[in-house]
Amino acid sequence: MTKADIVSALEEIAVLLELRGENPFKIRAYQTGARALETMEEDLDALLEADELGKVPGIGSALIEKIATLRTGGELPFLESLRDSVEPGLIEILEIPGLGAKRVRKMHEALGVDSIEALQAACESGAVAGIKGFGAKTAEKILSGIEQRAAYAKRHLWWQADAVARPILEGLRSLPQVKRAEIAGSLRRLKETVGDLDFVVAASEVEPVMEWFVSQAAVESVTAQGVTKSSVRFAGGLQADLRVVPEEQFAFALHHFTGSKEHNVALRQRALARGYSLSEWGLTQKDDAEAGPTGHGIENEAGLFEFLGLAEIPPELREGVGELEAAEGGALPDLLEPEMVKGVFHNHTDASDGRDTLEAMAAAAKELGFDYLGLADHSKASFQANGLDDVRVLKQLEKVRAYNASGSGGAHLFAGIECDILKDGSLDLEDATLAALDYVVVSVHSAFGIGEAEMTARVIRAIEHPSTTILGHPTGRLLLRREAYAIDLAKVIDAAIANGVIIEINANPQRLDLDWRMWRRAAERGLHCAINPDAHSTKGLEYYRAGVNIARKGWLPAAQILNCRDLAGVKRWLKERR
Ligand code: DGT
Ligand code: CA
Ligand code: CA
Ligand code: ZN
Repeated sequence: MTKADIVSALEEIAVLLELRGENPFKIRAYQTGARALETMEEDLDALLEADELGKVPGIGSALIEKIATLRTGGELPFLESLRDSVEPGLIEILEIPGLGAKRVRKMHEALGVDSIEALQAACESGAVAGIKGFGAKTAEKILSGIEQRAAYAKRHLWWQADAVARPILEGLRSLPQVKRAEIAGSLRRLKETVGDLDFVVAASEVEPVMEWFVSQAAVESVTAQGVTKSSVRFAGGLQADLRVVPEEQFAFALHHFTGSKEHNVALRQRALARGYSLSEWGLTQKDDAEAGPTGHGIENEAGLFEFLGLAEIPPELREGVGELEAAEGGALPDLLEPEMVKGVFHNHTDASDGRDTLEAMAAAAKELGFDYLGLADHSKASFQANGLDDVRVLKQLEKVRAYNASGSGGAHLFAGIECDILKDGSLDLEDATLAALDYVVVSVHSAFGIGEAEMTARVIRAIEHPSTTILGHPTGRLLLRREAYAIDLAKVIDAAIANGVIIEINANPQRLDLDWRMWRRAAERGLHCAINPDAHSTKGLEYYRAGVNIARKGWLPAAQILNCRDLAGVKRWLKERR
């Protein structure tokens, strides 16, 4: 087992113990142990070998033997019997957003609730509201959580889906029968979430390709296996479609299955107006329907667009939002490339809730090819994230200055803060502290439910603070988990433009906020953007690529993206803002 697997096993034990209502100290021991193991820097095997794992703070004596057993791949009878002792329905109930093990157990004890269906019925009948300490509001919250889960269960984060899809694409391309293979569908269009994976392949022989696809190790079940299409489901619920076509149809099939439907409809209309019907198989001349669809010598998508009098439209712009008009008029945007990103902002260190040190983050940024890195740890109101008070902020500022002067070889650091926007729109730190920093990200982390008018006024007040540089994750949404809070984004964007404040694309794959749908118009109106990975570890810096995706999908011109400026350019921009 890897360290991450062991961490999951310990977490699972804690959850199971909690569902059984066992001793809180025992539960805490596993939770603490999981965290300690996760964040420990020493080599696990070395510590086990030297019998020194117990010296790591947080790892109690009861855990050492279990960790050792799991590490060597052994079975843990303790965990097995725990699993057997808890109804599987309870674990499923735990997947409902906002429900913890304690409440799940209480409802099980009081009402015998052991499935999501039973829970829904118990909420609707008022039985849940009747449990001591629950009430009508809690029951309502649970019901909306159940709804959310049903709506979200079918989709997956782009980042995770892409990680599954890449090796499959490589595998397909390495088959001798495969001539061309591409990812299609929403994954290719860089949508923030995807329903399923779509692959399009041109091959000399269909059967061996289908056979390879359905017998991949990760496949849990085969939902279809045919001569043109196969579908499979992986563990975790992600599904994938594979279409195999003759080579002369490849460009048409790839375009068709890339979508979106809206884009396809618009392109088909354009073809019709020019005397052709366009399909996944090719182009059919209208007055010669008997001839059937042919490829007209078109080998790739660029050829198809050209045939229809258009510049090639990149997949991520194919959402039926006027991309054909732009492609006809030479008005498609020059899209951001990952190499154009010279650095990123809004990242956390171990001073607040990040995992890695300032030095490690700077070195990792350099490693990724960045010239600079903006640090923005949490402020004190985010106490659960160990947010910094004024004294600690100023200490970190000194540390940043010293680091930049030390010639250590890492990326240049900008000293920032992710300052909480308090409920009334004031900021969480002293004005003098904020003014001393290179830049200030302001974000909402609390009181999400105050209503649209109040939230809008609150955020605008923060935008109007003279030290504010960037508005962080402006809607607070967590994809597939938590809806955006109510806020009037049009007004917020107006205020940001009027005050010269940047809005971020939070590049955490779970946020991708401000949404790509908002950017094209906002950028036309003058809004500037910063791509912010919101990294909580060196690894998290890599999320900037998800932000690049969203910038592309939002038609954002490089001139309005802070990260495209070189070090001197960013320094100048920030200085002008001060
Ligand atoms: P997803 O999977 O929900 O994230 O979104 P897509 O866009 O990947 O949709 P999917 O997988 O159902 O189909 C892939 C593409 O096939 C879609 O973008 C457009 C194309 N397509 C064209 N006509 C149809 C149709 O009648 N039904 C479906 N499902 N897809 C169609
Ligand atoms: Ca799809
Ligand atoms: Ca599909
Ligand atoms: Zn934040």
